[in-house]
Amino acid sequence: MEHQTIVAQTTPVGRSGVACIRLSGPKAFYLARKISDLNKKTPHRRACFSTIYDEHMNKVDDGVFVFFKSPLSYTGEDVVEISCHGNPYISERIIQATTVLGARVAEPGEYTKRAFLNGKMDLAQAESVGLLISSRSREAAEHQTKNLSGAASNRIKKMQEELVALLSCLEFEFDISEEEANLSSLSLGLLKSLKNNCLETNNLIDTFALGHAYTSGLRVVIVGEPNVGKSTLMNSILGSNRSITDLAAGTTRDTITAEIIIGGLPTTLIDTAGIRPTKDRVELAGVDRALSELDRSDLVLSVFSPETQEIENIEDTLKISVYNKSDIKKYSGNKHSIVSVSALKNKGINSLIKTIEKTLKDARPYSEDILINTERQKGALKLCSSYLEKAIDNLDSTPPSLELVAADLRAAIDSLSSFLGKTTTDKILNQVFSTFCVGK
Ligand SMILES: Nc1nc2c(ncn2[C@@H]2O[C@H](COP(=O)(O)OP(=O)(O)OP(=O)(O)O)[C@@H](O)[C@H]2O)c(=O)[nH]1
Ligand SMILES: [Mg+2]
Repeated sequence: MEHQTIVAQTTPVGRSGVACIRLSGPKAFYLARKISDLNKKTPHRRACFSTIYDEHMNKVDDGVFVFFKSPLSYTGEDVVEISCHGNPYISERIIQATTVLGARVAEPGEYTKRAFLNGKMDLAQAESVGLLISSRSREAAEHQTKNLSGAASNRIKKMQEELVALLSCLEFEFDISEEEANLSSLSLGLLKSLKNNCLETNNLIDTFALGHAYTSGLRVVIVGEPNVGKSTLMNSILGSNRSITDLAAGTTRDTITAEIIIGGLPTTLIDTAGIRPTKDRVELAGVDRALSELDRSDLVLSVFSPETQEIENIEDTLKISVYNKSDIKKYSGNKHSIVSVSALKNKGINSLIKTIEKTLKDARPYSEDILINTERQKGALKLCSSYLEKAIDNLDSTPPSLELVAADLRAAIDSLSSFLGKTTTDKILNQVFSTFCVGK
């Protein structure tokens, strides 16, 4: 339990109708009373209007105070939330008054870290708080809300309960049963359950690819020879005039990026310089940038037009071949998987967007109703899966080494505990919460 009282603005810093400042810790009520007209009779969990003062009792603003008595608060500690007018000078004066009187400014993610340490949420839920706040699409936010309410954690807890039940059954049997018949029927049942749990763990690991795409976004890069209509295509997909287009080849030099949501996936669309051999230094730098974008992209739109070919050597990357300028001449080649568009006339663009969505999602298949979304969660599940595989091998050997199976099961259970943050080191905790911003 932390003994220091912390303070920070929980709403974005800037100008707004209302800003919220949160105090959390043993002195929260005392400090709130010191800078207001409120006294010990102030009811909890009710909005109370008061003048707000600085440390010298000069009026700063009028606002609303809500007192939350421990443990019924976000952090599990005594908390006061103060809503004032959304002006940085007002917030700063309130924060300063409380720090002069004994609070300290909260570190990034400290409220959520305290909520975790006080058992208000597990580590996977705490991670979802940060990811929910930074969600860049409705679907991404919905998915985090689901995990914040415990969807992923509950699945993990259920799996853990099953493994604990298997372990106790195993330990009970080899304590009391000497009969081989009993052990072999036990082994069969155990093997089936272990295989089911292993499959479920691997299915959950597979959901990481899509979960991670929702949280981190994807990069779709448009490449091709000069003048094939890459910038026109970029503008047409965005529905806005983001990139300069011109009939002269070599118009785009630098990479141009734009944010777009495709099928709920936050996507960065990147227009690049036309790729061709050139002696022009600036153009060459543009071509280099285009090539390095290719390397770090999740999907390439490889554009060509009636008078050009697709550029070669796009390997190891997901690719959609886009034939542009179909208004001038229909595609007459023999490749099947070509998407034909006219960027200038906005023809075929919706179907291209659908193909992009399908290609991105097909590359991230999953068969679960929840998605995991941090490397830490994936790592814990991978460890669990590897111990379950070891347990299956040890059970399958003749004669089965039941002591080893039990040890593997214990390790698998422990890795699920670390998913939930029950056995997590300070270093990992600090890593998780350092990605948050102050006030969360
Ligand atoms: N007819 C027709 N013209 C197009 C189409 N798309 C682009 N263009 C024209 O082709 C020319 C080149 O278009 P851009 O979008 O600048 O081509 P780019 O590939 O970005 O060219 P660079 O930046 O030089 O590599 C412009 O004159 C566009 O108007 C299309 O679908 N049909
Ligand atoms: Mg261009």
